[in-house]
Amino acid sequence: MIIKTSEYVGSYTSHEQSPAPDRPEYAFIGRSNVGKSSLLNMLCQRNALAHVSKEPGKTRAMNHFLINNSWYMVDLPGYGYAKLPQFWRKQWEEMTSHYMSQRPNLQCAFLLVDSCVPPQDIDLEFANKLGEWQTPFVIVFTKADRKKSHQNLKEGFLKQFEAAFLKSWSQMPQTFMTSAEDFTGRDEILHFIHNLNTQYKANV
Ligand SMILES: Nc1nc2c(ncn2[C@@H]2O[C@H](COP(=O)(O)OP(=O)(O)OP(=O)(O)O)[C@@H](O)[C@H]2O)c(=O)[nH]1
Ligand SMILES: [Mg+2]
Repeated sequence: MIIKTSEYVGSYTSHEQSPAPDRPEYAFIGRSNVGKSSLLNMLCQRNALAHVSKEPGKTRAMNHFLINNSWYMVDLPGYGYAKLPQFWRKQWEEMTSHYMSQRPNLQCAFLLVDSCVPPQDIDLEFANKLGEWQTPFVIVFTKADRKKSHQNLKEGFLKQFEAAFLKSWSQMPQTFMTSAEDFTGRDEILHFIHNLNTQYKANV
């Protein structure tokens, strides 16, 4: 799929305020700083469509982007940044669970996981939440360009993640290896979205 146009539509704190659910939508979620905004920019080949920050926890609302005038990408606020106030965490939980379980046009959530760190309980817990909400999801490992010299270590983390994941699930969802730096995984993710968009069109 070729991305011809990508535009920021707006930021929302509840899905009812966000654009009418009349086109397929894909959400990007994961720990703060995992690379959600960077991945979105990489997919759209835009440097600063979504806001990338070295400081975690900057994204506080759901940011909608309209792609090719026909589908939405949503950059969601991340989880797991300990320094955020309690009231925000509560608000985040309500907003995220409501969005993930109720958004009618959400086709798939992309759960981003850092490929450079050992499996984190918080990511596995979030995957379990997606299961409870019955939200279809795939796993996107990020930052594949990092630690090239520690390739074995990284492969070890992926195996450990899979083993930890399979303690709660009977099989792995589809996974993608990505890098926002060198565009690894871009074609695969866009192809995946293209197929879901085609299915969506066939069903409306
Ligand atoms: N080397 C490398 N760095 C990356 C990659 N993706 C993101 N980063 C860096 O990781 C940091 C966080 O990236 P963001 O895209 O802002 O992460 P985020 O998940 O949107 O963060 P929040 O919005 O705070 O939850 C930035 O310094 C990025 O440059 C990648 O694929 N490779
Ligand atoms: Mg972000």
